[in-house]
Amino acid sequence: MSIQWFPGHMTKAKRLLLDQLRWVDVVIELGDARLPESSRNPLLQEMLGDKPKIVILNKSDLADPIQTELWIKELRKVSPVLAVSAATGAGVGKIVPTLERLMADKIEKWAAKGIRARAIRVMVVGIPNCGKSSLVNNLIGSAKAKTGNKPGVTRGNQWIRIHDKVELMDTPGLLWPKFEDTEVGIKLGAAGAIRDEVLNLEELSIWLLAWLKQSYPDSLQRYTENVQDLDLEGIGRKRGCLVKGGQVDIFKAAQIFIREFRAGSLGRFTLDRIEEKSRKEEDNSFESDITNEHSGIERDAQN
Ligand SMILES: Nc1nc2c(ncn2[C@@H]2O[C@H](COP(=O)(O)OP(=O)(O)OP(=O)(O)O)[C@@H](O)[C@H]2O)c(=O)[nH]1
Ligand SMILES: [Mg+2]
Repeated sequence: MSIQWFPGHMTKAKRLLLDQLRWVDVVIELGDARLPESSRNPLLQEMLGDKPKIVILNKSDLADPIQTELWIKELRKVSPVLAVSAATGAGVGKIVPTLERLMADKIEKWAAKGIRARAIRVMVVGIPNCGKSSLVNNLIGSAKAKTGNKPGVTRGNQWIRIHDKVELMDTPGLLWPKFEDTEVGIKLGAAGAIRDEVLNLEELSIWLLAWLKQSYPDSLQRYTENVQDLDLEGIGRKRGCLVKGGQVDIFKAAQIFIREFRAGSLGRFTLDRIEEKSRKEEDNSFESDITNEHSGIERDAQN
């Protein structure tokens, strides 16, 4: 799977993001609810240090609601979490109250120091296509007026008051995805976080069909109208993606299938399964057991 982020791009994005982060009190880490893990980059946490954040899982209208609930419970162990849909507006109303709760202590401290209470400054950060602009627009939608440029903020950015105690940076922060392994790359491609030009849509479709068969067999059966083992060729034939000689245009079939998957026409799916997270963690602890044992052996050998 090709990666479209080159080291130069990453360095530039990181520098810009660090500059933006200097001016905010709290960060909204925006992820894709279909990929609560793969759509987030742990580097952000490193860059944030102690700065508070809330995790927002966007596009929850496209994700499996049961998985979303389970992920919220899991992620809540670390920071406040909300599931929203910037497209429908669902859950967006909870964002400001959550920010206020998270920042209550800081506001109290400001007041105790006699600092005139200023608004909490917030920005949205996330990987490409996770819905940053949609969420910012949604939050600004009801805002009365821009508060104008303020010194120190990256040129071109503005603070917009979205509530009497909260100001939002109008330009979201862009972070690149963490390409942990091939599977993460495929999942990001399926969700639309990687440009189609660098994706192999046929390979992606084949992976997705197999994944659906395993994870959501009922939805796949409905989509393929109960035709057993329907493949890209079958989908193409059904959709009339034919070239001269009656052959199926596989590329076209893959394009249609991926587009429908992303739009939610097949159903609501979560590509990062919470069960797999637990399993991975178990694997990791097993690995670290082995490592400990090894170091024990080495220590013994040295003694
Ligand atoms: N179904 C659904 N689609 C959404 C939602 N939020 C955003 N989208 C769609 O996702 C696509 C990307 O949204 P943007 O807001 O442009 O995402 P972005 O993070 O600003 O993308 P970049 O600026 O390219 O990094 C658009 O087609 C949106 O309409 C959502 O909650 N649900
Ligand atoms: Mg955008």
